[in-house]
Amino acid sequence: MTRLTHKDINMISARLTDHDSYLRSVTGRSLLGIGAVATGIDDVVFLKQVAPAIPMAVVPMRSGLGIISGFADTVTDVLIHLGFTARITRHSDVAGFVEAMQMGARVVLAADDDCFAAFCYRQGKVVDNSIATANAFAAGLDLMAGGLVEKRVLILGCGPVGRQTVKALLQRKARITVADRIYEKAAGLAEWAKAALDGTIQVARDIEAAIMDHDRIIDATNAADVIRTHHITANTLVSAPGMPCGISPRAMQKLGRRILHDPLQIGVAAMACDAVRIILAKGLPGCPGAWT
Ligand code: PYL
Repeated sequence: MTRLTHKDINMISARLTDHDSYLRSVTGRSLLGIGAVATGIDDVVFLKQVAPAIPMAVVPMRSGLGIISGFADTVTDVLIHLGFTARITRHSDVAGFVEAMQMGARVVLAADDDCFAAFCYRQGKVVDNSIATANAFAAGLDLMAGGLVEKRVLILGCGPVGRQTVKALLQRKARITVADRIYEKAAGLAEWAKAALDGTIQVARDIEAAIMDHDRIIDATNAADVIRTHHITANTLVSAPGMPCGISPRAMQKLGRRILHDPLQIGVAAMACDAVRIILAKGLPGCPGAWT
């Protein structure tokens, strides 16, 4: 997991409305809409109605490399933008968790250098940012492509996000090829997909040839300039959860509205929607338990 910097996130809060317009132009959905699709919630109107009744708290964490200036505030702003009642705790760390529970938060979000999680503690469930992010960017590519059934998709990067992307794309019945700078990681992922998911996926040895050969790409690497202008045709669609973004600035320009990327917002939206799914599976007072 790449550690974000203040520079990566400092404009996010001020640009959430613009970001919604960008996401709509790329996928046809807002930030909340992408989170909903990623989680399998199809009733966004209902989601908007219940969101204010699900209080969330964000706890700053000082462990490891410490607080990223603006991180917890930005996550809180994204949640509020989505329609949740959200607050950042005054205290950090364990005291912050105590404060969150005392204030009646149903979901508590916190990140250290290795893990960003949303705790639905009453349900005993945790939503992991890497998993939610992978699901959301797979859902995003699905929306961009108008469906992925039987379509060929290349996944670049075989870390935790790449692995979950394989799972999400197998559920969408896509034909998957995986590639990684370390070939053994890609081969290991294919073996895991066979053993754990009964899914058959291809492994590319030549990454350059694989990129040239695919129109639909999920870039789950954490490396810059993996996809460059000569890789882009008029049909190329790219969904890019990785940070830093693996698309070169000129390739980004050439893709125009055919690139889905942001550093934090889509992952947070998918986490929040998944938390709603978990909470509503048990039923929220005053709301029907609509999803299981
Ligand atoms: C959660 C993000 C998604 C991408 N990279 C991940 C990252 O930056 N992780 C580190 C987060 C540390 C937050 C810090 C704070 O301010 O509470 N402990």
